[in-house]
Amino acid sequence: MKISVVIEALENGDRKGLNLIIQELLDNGIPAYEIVNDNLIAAMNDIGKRFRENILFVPEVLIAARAMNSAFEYLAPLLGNGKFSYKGKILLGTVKDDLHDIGKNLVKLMFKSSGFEVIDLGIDVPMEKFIDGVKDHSPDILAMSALLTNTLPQMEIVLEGLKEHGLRDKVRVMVGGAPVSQEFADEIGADGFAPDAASAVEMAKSLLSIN
Ligand code: B1M
Repeated sequence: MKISVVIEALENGDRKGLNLIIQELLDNGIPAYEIVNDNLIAAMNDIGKRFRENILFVPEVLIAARAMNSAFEYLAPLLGNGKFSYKGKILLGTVKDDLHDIGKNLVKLMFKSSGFEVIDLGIDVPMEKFIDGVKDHSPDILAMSALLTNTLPQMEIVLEGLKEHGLRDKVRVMVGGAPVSQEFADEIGADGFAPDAASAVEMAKSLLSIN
């Protein structure tokens, strides 16, 4: 399968076409997570490159983003092992001023299909909403996603907020998203960092000392 075919379907927001492509790859024995990484994310990276170069603009990227989320839904039953005895509860959201949710949604799918209960606060989540979420749901893990360099400081603001509300020792905090690094996670005092959705699951398990 040529990546250009996937890029074209994504760029045109052709959900049906994308599902057919995915089905063909599945029929050829390609595992779901490999389809996500080698086809969908690779295609989105190409779109991202042209977005950066001002060849594509926000409306076009939004069309692609919606098609990407729908492709994830199509693959959802096949990602992970689909166990339903909850391994732990995760409160998840994209930080304040940040509207990117494709990566967060993929991380959510992987968490869910690996047996975690996930409470998704959505995008543009301010510190107060994360704090209320921790109070209301008592999650084992608070997981934050950020895609913009200028929204990264929000993660530290949430960690400070947890301290101020006496909640820091009640919840493990993990962070991720393209501009986030292990170094940054250490710097702000997060408990864990994961570079992608599969390692996010491994990190969550390791934070809770489970298999
Ligand atoms: Co935006 N955008 N965007 N964008 N966008 C980026 C991020 C950018 C790198 C593009 C570029 O310039 N090359 C750039 C950020 C530069 C920077 O700050 N470093 C950028 C910009 C500048 C902007 C705007 C400011 C553009 C503008 O308006 N002028 C604007 C900001 C809006 C806002 O948030 N306030 C904007 C808007 C948008 C759209 C709305 C059009 C759309 C988002 C739609 C949506 O999400 N529903 C969009 C998109 C789609 C992108 C790109 C093209 C794709 C991002 C994506 O979804 N990747 C992106 C360029 C790129 O990355 N190539 C870009 C696929 C996704 C699966 O990967 O999100 O990295 P990712 O998630 C990965 C890992 O990061 C990790 O796992 C995921 C799966 O492996 N991960 C975690 C993510 N969260 C995690 C949490 C974890 C663990 C791992 O634990 C908790």
